[in-house]
Amino acid sequence: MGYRVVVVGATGNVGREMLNILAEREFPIDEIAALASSRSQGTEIDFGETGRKLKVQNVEHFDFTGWDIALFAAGSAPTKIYAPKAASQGCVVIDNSSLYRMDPDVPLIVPEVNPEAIDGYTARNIIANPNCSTAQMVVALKPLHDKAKIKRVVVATYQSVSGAGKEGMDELFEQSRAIFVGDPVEPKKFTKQIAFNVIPHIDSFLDDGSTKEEWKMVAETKKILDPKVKVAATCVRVPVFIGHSEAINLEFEEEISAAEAQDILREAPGVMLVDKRENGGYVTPIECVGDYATYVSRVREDSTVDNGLALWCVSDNLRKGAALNAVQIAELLGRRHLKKG
Ligand code: 11C
Repeated sequence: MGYRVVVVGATGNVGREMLNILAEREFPIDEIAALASSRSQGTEIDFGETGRKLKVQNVEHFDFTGWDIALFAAGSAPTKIYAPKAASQGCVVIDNSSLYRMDPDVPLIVPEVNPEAIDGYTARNIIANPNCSTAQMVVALKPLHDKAKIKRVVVATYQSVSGAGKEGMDELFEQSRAIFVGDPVEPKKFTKQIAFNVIPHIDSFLDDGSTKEEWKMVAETKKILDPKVKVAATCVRVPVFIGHSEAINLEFEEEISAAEAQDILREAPGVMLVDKRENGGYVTPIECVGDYATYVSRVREDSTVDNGLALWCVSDNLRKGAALNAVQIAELLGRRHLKKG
């Protein structure tokens, strides 16, 4: 016996990956519904590799009663309307938007890091999925934090355009094509040219000069990993289609060598250490596309602080950063709470 599962926002980058990952991981499903806005109603989308198609239904008219789990990848405005509706109709919501992440009654979960926090989901029947840059970072930090207690994190991100949705990917493609054929380049979704450039700005600006993406990395890391950890983030958009990268400097309370950190990371859940200290002995974003792992490379000591380490971390932002983490939450929910069969 399996679950009745809904994917809301099924036609977007993350929604499609949710369907792929549910199928790949053979999530026990009795019935599945793909929902989106009225614009996509009737569209057919793939589910799994058997050629099975799902007809997209209009979320506006959907009754969530009797459905077990709804994976939301719909953006904040529709989520604000339909997530509480689904939750009140008895369907547990796993939401990829930023809407509920900091709600004290909503667990914010990365299964490798804080699985036990999921038990609080009954307060609202909603579980939040973190921002993609946070998810991969905390997977890499958790085993090191357990060993030597992280005091401070300084991170610079190199975030792919798929984090900005299909429009972001189309813009990188269009601008690259325009540059090659000599057409004018017009920024639309991004504030400046993204092709052959980098932009130190993701999401809106806050009063202190930081951006909301940077704030999310700080606030979400504290909620998931440890409220005592200090985080300074600079988030940058780069001309990569899929895969977020992060250069991370860590300051620990206790001593930890690079060799010890490598040994710990080699065994850590969700982490794949690729750290050969030779040409090409590290992972780059194009190599992580379609994978589940958070790759860690370039682990070394940072002698500018006491007990310092530096490392490089790369992951598929649509997978561990979004869809995979959401499906892992659904699996965890099934194991701990919604047992079937
Ligand atoms: C980006 N990290 O790369 C963002 C996308 O809060 O879930 C995800 C935004 C979020 O643009």
